Amino acid sequence: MAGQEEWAWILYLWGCLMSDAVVLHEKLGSTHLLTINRPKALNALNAEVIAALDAGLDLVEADPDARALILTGAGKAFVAGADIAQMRDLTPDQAEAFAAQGQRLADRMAAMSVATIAAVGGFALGGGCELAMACDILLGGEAAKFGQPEVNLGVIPGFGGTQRLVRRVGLSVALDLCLTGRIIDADEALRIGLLSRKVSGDVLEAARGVADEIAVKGPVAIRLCKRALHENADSPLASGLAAERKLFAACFETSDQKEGMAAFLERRKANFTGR
Ligand code: DAK
Repeated sequence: MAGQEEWAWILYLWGCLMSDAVVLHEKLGSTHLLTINRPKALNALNAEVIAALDAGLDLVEADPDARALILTGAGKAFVAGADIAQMRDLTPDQAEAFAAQGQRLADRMAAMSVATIAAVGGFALGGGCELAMACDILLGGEAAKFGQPEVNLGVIPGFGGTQRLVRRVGLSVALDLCLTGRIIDADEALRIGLLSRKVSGDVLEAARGVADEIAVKGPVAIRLCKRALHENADSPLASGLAAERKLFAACFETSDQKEGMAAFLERRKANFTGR
């Protein structure tokens, strides 16, 4: 017999199948879930999907209680890339505008103050891989597949793929993946450092588990930790350390720091307020 939580998931998945919306939004406690919902086109990203994802991010940013965002795809794919049918006839100017729209979305994802988790259950190709890489934590299920196959189409990655991939896996592997366009499985993605974790069961359940884990931490610490990492990953060590010092010091202006340390010393759970 399915439990209450399992029923909620069954109903949610049923809703995905029945809904016309290209991006579904749901709030699960303090976690927001955005599901890209074009399963017949393997959730390919067209302008409508990108605009709907943008609107989804607005909802998360407007919610003071939000602690995490999970991004996933309905059906067998996460996202099989930018929509090739829509891209085919773009002029160079339109292509630049489309790339700017996609890069802006990926940048926005990366700059969210809450933790972002990509739950990848199937294909994450091209723009899909780029979107997943814009998340903080990348979870892949057994059937997850990753790649930057744009060269097969006579183009290069345009939503930040060349830049985010090289930062995640290094130049040698990034060049291999971008120049061959080959598709790799979850094991290889884990080995090269593209995946944060490989998940053997339901990837969405695992993502919820990670979101719940993060939700009880100090929200200010999560936000500042993200800034320390994202904003300084490419900095020389000395300036990165200087930035880390400033952000560390900023924690001591917050009640979360006082609460977290008091709770430890009083042997109780911290009750963070995000201030
Ligand atoms: N766009 C549009 N439709 C897609 C699609 C895509 N990316 N991927 C799959 N589909 C559609 C298929 O056309 C098919 O539709 P119907 O024929 O049923 O109507 C349906 O989804 C199911 O796909 P398949 O029948 O092909 O399914 P299979 O399981 O056999 O194969 C596959 C799955 C993922 C291996 C295959 O579909 C595939 O190779 N898809 C394309 C993957 C790909 O090349 N992705 C990268 C797209 S390029 C830029 C901006 C952005 C970008 C680049 C430049 N600038 C403006 C500078 C980004 C580019 C990309 O992401």
